[in-house]
Order: sequence, then C-alpha cells, then structure tokens
Amino acid sequence: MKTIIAALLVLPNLLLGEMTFSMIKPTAVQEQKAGEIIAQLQASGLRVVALKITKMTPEQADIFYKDLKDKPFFPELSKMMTSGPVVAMVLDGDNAVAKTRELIGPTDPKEAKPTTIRARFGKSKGDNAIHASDSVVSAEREIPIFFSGEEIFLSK
Ligand code: IDP
Ligand code: MG
Repeated sequence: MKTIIAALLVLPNLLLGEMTFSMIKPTAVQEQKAGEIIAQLQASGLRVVALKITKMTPEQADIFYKDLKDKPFFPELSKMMTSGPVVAMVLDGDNAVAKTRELIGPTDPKEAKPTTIRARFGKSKGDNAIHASDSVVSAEREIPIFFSGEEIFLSK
C-alpha cells in the first residue's frame, strides 16, 4: 500500500517535473535586465513554461506577500513591487524550487555569491531584482496569482 501511495505521489513529478514561480522586480525590468536574468535561469536547465510582463496592484501585493503584511518594511515592499511592470514566470525542471533559490541567492544581495542573480542585479535587501518561491507549497499558491492553467505550457 505504502509503495502504491509513494508511486502515486512521485508520478505527477515524473510527468510534469517540479514547478516554481519567479518574478523579476520593477527596477531590474526598468533597467532592461530581464533578458539576462532569464538567460541565466535557462542556462542552468530550468524551462520557462509561462511568462508575462504585468503590473502588480496593491491588492495583489497584499495577497502575494500575505505573510509579510505585519513587517515594518511591508509598505515599502508594496510600493516598490507596484511601482512598475514585473516579469512573472513559471519555471519547470528537476528540483526547480531549490535550484531557483540557489541561483538567485539570499534576500540581501550583499550576502550573495557574486555569480547569483541578486548579487549581479540587486540594489538592496528590498530591491533585490527577483523573487522565487521558497517551497513547492508556496509555488502552488503563487503561480495562480499570476497565471491561469491555459497560460502554462508544460508539453515538452
Ligand atoms: P525572499 O524574497 O528572499 O524569499 P522574504 O523574507 O520572503 O525574502 O521577503 C520577501 C521580500 O521582502 C524580499 O525579497 C525583499 O524584497 C523584501 N524584504 C525582506 N526583508 C526585508 C528587509 O529587512 N528590508 C526591506 N525589504 C525586505
Ligand atoms: Mg520569500
């Protein structure tokens, strides 16, 4: 029984891979860095299966960052994230969540390895170039905030 349940849990991942949500933040988009950032993600084997340029509303920022609403920096974060267009994407691949977090580096670009996306393109701990989901559960919550099922192209 356990083996059957394990197989059923593994099967969707074998068929679909793992998906994560990532978003290039307004300053990096404004500076025309989206292409270089996407190229770095793709070069590591991640597949872009959904992509759009869009502007977040304050209501979307409230939903997206719901766990940070009580932080002192939340008003600044919401203002920054709604200040201009973002490039939102869904990335698919083996260990897509952990792999993307590794490629972007820690929240504060000053603490990030020089090759990471946040070290290369981030300005500060707040304005740090890119978001990526921190878990599969977060990815499953974040993806539908930006994409409908028809906008995600998983076929290989
Ligand atoms: P993460 O983006 O590395 O997962 P979180 O703690 O989830 O970091 O915070 C979400 C976003 O909130 C960060 O990417 C950054 O833009 C902003 N943020 C987090 N901590 C601070 C802070 O101490 N000062 C200003 N902005 C912050
Ligand atoms: Mg986070």
